[in-house]
Amino acid sequence: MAQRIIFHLDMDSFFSAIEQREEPELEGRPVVVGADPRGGKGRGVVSTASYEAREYGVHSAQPISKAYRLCPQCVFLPVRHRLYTKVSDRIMHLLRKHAVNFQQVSIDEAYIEVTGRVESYSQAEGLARRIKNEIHGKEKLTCSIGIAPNKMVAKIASDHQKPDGLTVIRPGEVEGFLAPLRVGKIPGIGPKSQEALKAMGIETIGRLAETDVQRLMPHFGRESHRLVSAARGVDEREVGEGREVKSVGRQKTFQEDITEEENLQGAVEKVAEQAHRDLIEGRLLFKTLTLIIRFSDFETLSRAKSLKSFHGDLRSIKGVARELLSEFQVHKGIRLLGIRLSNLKKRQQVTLDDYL
Ligand code: TTP
Ligand code: MG
Repeated sequence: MAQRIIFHLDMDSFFSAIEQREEPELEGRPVVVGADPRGGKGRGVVSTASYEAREYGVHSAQPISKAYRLCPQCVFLPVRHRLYTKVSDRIMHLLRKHAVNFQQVSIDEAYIEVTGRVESYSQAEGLARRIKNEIHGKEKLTCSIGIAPNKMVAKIASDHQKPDGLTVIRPGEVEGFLAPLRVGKIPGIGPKSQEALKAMGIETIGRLAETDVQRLMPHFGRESHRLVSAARGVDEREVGEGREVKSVGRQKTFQEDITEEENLQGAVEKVAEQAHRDLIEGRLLFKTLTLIIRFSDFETLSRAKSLKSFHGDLRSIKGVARELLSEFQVHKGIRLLGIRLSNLKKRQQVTLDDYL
């Protein structure tokens, strides 16, 4: 079989880069997009930080109060989801034109397969440069692209020289590229798996590649085969839109813990409305709803329910969320409430009904 040529493209500090572009005064300054820091008392999290802000140790998912402590002189901005979705839609539209197969993975990330469209990795590199220029010309934003014979290596490569990177890994270079990298670079190997592998003396992908699958079995079970073949640079997954659109949804950290039942109901309604907006903007339908609750002592619980068919209307989201909420024993203050919609499917058309 002919070698595939796959791009993974990921926009650089996407939300904050858009904010910097919209307000040229912010260019070159440390920008944090996320919850209101409230002079260090804010309780939400950082969505993303510009590379200038990252120098201070600020990063995605960090408590906004910590970000404020690390960098009080940063410019803190609220999340403007609608704006970012519009920009994302335009970029995805532009990428699609170059693809034989295309797969959007998140708001700022996509796989573009160009096998057959270009004849060599050198030509692919030229195409990637043109795509970068086109995005920069039209949107004044930079991205990083990885080119490789499969999705996993392309994704690791796009992250390799961020921001504004272009990393080309030809078929013969895959194992050499991966070998010195930490095992955590393989998607799916999180902190716990890294610890377990470290205990076996395996810290690099190269070591994992030469490990006997049987040695991993006691800890990783059937996953062991996938781990070793991933480390050897094997990934047969196709590029295509299908089940990989993961989930949408929102969570809200409250300024003060919620203790009253009435306020809790109100909060569920609000978060449901935001999650619904994400669904509409992504032109999606959902089957599974997960309700997440974090108590004042950070104990976090979640409950999920799957519907028999796909839904896209606000009424269903609110109904399922209320039903799941009633299953929780609420005996202490609530700090955070989240709704995730998963098991998604693209919808053909948004009807008036969906807005209700
Ligand atoms: P990422 O691509 O993970 O991050 P990024 O584009 O900000 O930075 P990088 O240059 O490292 O790619 O995520 C894309 C956007 O998704 C990001 O701009 C904001 C949003 N996001 C969150 O809201 N919360 C999160 O925890 C993460 C990781 C991302
Ligand atoms: Mg990104």
